[in-house]
Amino acid sequence: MNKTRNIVILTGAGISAESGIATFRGPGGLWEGHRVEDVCTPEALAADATLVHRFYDARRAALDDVAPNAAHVALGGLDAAWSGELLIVTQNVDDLHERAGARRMLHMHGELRSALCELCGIRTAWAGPLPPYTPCPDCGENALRPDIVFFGEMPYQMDRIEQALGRADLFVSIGTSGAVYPAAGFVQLAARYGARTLELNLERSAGSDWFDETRLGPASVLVPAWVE
Ligand code: BV8
Repeated sequence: MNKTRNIVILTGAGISAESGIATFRGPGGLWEGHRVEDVCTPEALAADATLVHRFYDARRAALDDVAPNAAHVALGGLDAAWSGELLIVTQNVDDLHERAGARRMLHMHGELRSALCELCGIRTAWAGPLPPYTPCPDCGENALRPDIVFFGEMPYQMDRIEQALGRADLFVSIGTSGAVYPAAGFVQLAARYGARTLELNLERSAGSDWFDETRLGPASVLVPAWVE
């Protein structure tokens, strides 16, 4: 990474797979027979709030049983050591990047350990179950929902992401299938701004053709090797 100064790293479910968190589109990517696309929508929440809240309660509870793997730890170390600009943009809603020491990061699709008030928009740190119609600690309305960006909803901090991509001279994508936009389009944006693009993934993704280089293998092996 000799001339590299500014790095943007996009991570997806594949970086957490070796920590024991199921990916979406791999084997076991279902939850109680539901595809994420079916429970991760405003319509699903309106139709069956109990199902959707239960889906996220189960995934929030599972965080207590998993730990960051070598890939998360390597990125946490890079964040601490890198003197240039660095932004880790994760599509994941788990807290494994934080627990591995990452600081310069954001969750573009929300976080399990957070609740969102549908009415006042306040985001509140949340542990434990979140039943439907829980009162918002700020406005008092019974309108708390999982703080998750559903399909059809605008991801968080898109301006900050686009500015970082505009300044990046290296874009690295780790453990994502390139199935979901706008995240899947970041490689093209980065390339258009002149960044070099690198993909670290278990298998070729929908976006592999857009990368200057694709390395195939498990994140716990590829990421530490790349960071060194
Ligand atoms: C938006 C929530 C616009 C959290 C997620 C029609 C109607 C409405 C919208 C659309 C539409 N058509 C297209 C769209 C856009 C839509 C979209 O892209 N749909 C897809 C299905 C076609 N996108 C949206 O709706 C987004 N919003 O467009 O808003 C807008 C504009 C203005 C105003 C308002 C709105 C919002 C998308 C966010 C949805 N929320 N998650 C949660 O429940 O977790 S998406 C969900 O899937 C994840 O968050 C993640 O982002 C996404 C992709 O999953 P991956 O992370 O890539 O995981 P996956 O299992 O797919 O792949 C894992 C990869 O890892 C594989 O490649 C595998 O090989 C690899 N791997 C496995 N093991 C390892 C490994 N790699 C390394 N090591 C290993 N060990």
